[in-house]
Amino acid sequence: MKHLILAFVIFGYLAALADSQIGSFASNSDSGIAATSADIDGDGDVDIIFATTIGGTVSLLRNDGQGRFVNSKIGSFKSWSDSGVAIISTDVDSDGDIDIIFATTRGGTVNLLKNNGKGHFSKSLIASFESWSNSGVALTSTDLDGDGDIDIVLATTRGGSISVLENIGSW
Ligand SMILES: [Ca+2]
Ligand SMILES: [Ca+2]
Ligand SMILES: [Ca+2]
Repeated sequence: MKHLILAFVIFGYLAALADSQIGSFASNSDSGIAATSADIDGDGDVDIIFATTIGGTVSLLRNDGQGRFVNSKIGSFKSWSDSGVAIISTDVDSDGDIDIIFATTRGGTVNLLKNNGKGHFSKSLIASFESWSNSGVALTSTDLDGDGDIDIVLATTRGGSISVLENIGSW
């Protein structure tokens, strides 16, 4: 009986979690999506950032501190179906706030959304690669060369390449 009660409690908890929708976007097949989380506006709570290739938007779900989220568009790129997208959040310019980097396979670009410290962003192109549709892309970041700044690693499925974008302080 105890196990049955425990099973009901866990099921109820999971059902409550499943009901906690915090954002929405246009539903599309053949579209890429990526998400990351970080304290984008520096107010001590964790916000969520996501990108979708159909519509070509980067959106911020800003946490109000109570677990409620306000959706705002913070970046855009050419809208593509059949394209991969990747997104990461890291302090790429070492100024103490979290910036956003995203890449799309069609168009073949890696872009920086630089944070002004208050959750407002300016966009710049930081690298380009061979443009692929129907391909996956992944990003990660770490200080690969040990010089104190964050470097970026880019991988794409078509072409099968992994590239390092070394931070030379120009981002
Ligand atoms: Ca926050
Ligand atoms: Ca920064
Ligand atoms: Ca480095």
